[in-house]
This record gives sequence, structure tokens and C-alpha cells, in this order.
Amino acid sequence: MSSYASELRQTAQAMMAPGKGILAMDESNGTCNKRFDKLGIPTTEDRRRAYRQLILTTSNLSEAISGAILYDETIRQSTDSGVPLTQVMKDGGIIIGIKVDTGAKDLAGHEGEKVTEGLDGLRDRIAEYYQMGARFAKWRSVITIKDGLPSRACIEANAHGLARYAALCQEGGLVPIVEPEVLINGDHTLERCYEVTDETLHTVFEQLYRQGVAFDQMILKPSMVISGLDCPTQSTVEQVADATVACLLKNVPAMVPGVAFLSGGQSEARASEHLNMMNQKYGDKCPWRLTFSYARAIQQPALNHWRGDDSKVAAAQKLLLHRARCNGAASQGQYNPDMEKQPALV
Ligand code: 5MM
Repeated sequence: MSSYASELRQTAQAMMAPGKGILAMDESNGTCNKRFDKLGIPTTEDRRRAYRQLILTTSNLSEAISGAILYDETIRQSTDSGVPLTQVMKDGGIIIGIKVDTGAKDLAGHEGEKVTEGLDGLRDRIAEYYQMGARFAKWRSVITIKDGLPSRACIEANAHGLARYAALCQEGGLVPIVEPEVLINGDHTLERCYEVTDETLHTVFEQLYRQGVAFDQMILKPSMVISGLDCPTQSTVEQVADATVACLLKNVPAMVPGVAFLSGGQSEARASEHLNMMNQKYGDKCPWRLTFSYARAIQQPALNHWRGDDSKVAAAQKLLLHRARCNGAASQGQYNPDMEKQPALV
């Protein structure tokens, strides 16, 4: 058992506080720059810093956000006036999280599939991040659905990596967020997504068990069971909620404190509707909390508005807080599409 066991349990509970979820803002420089490029924002360290400052200095963010996941560059940055962003988070009541994987790379011998890397030197990096104030971590694996994919090799390699990472995190005092993402890209049906998610989650929990990961000291960050973006028959909100909860009930041990979904390319409103429906229909029947750990589905309207222009920070922060609140409500089954009429920019 980790010497941090009791602290890890407390952190996981705080991450899953009622009405709150986790903000993913751990885009690596490559991903962040791609999003900036699309909007004509200069892809410099200073603009990335300014954008993360915008997010973390949003007043009242902790109403709906328990913790935020940072990237290595961000955890070392400060505000314009020199206050470390980690201090801003502590003062604002936001738990500090950190992405520790080093990205999804081509899986040798398996064209079109990826395996997530980052285990080398991870024990030392975890120790450094803990010293810097981080209390949870994140590692994302990606599984692609296509004709004949995913391969068993891809699912097993990624599950093994997630479990080795999670065990190291618990040893070093960080709650691991375990993120096996079944990608939404493709023309697959919801039924095919269910099969792949079922096999993936089963394999992930088998590997977590083998590596001795304590289920009450981790958070699962899965994708929802949903039809592919190019599937001719698009799933309804209720179908997504039903299939996702059924798949989780089959595979996720009751001891896990919480499930925090990724948005994975869904529209902002759809991501809120899906989470809301799951909580309305099944919230009281699930042993774990069902909440969000969205990146794009929370950040995108704010980023689109800001576009690198610091005169637009206050309005962008309103948009960010609005999406956080919508998802906070959805995590309690209290989201209503009428809430979408509310964001006033001035
Ligand atoms: C923020 O994006 C994360 C991945 O970044 P890199 O690809 O640059 O490593 C990603 O793991 C994210 O945290 C989750 O997938 C949730 O993001 P979405 O946008 O799917 O909600």
C-alpha cells in the first residue's frame, strides 16, 4: 500500500466534489500551437502563458472546477506580475494536476495504431511535480476503430502502460487519472464503439489489478460510447447515456471514486447533454460519481473569443466560466439547454 494512501483517497474525493469536474488544459505545445494557428494567434511561449493565465485567473472558477490538468511548460509559468500559476491555483482552490505521458507514438508492427510513451524517468518526474504542488496526474492512451482495428496488441500495450503509470503515481503521492480514449473518428456505429470500449476497459482494469493499483485512489477518464463522427446513423443523447453507463457498470469496480469523461470532439452543448442525461437517468444507480474532464468542450468558446487579444480577456473568462457551470450542473443532472442563453459578454 502506498504511504500516501490516505492523502490519495482524500485528493480523489476532493477531485470528485459534488457539482464539480476537472478542467483539462494540458495541451502539449504541438496541440496548443495547432489550435492557436487556426485562429491566427502567435505560437509563442508567451501567448501560451497568457492563455493559461486567462483560464486560471477566471474568478469563481472553483464553483464548478475542482482541479485542472497542466502541461509541463505551464506548471513552471507565472502571471504577468510574476505570481506562479500554481500559486494562483492554490489561492483559487483548484487542485494542481499534471500530464505526465510524453505522447502517443506509432506502435511498431501495427500500422495506424499508437502506444503512449513516458515511463522512462517517470518516478523522478513525479517526485518533482509533487514538490511543485501537483496532487494528481494524467496519462492518455488512444484506441482507433477501423476495419480490423483495434488490434489486441494495441489494447494490451496501452493498458499495460496506463497501469505502470498509475502504480508509479500512487507510489509518489499523485492520484492517477487513467485515460483510455476510444477515438470518435470514423464511421463506426455506437454498437461497435461499445464492443471496443468494453474490451478496452476490461483490459485496463485487469492490468491495473495486476500492477497493484488501488482502485479507491484513482480516477477513470473514459470516452463515451457514441457513434463515429462519420457514421450515417448518429446516436441520440439517450442512446449514448444508456450504452456508456452499461459499459461502465460492466467494467469499472465500485471502489473507483469517480469517472470524469473526456469530450473527444463532441460539440460543447452535446458534451453537457450527454453527461446530464447519464446523471439524470443513472446518477443514483452508479457507485462512482459521473463528471467531466473536458478540454475543448470547456475551452473552445473562450479561445475563439480571445484570439490572442488581451483586451478580450474578461469576456473570454465569462465564456469559460459559463461552460464550466453548464458542466457542473450536468454533473448533478441539473443542466438545462436554456442555460445556453445566459452568457452575456459585457
Ligand atoms: C488537452 O488535450 C489533451 C491531449 O493533449 P496532447 O494531445 O497535446 O497530449 C487530452 O488528453 C485531453 O486532456 C483529453 O483528451 C480531453 O480533451 P477533450 O478535448 O477531448 O475533452
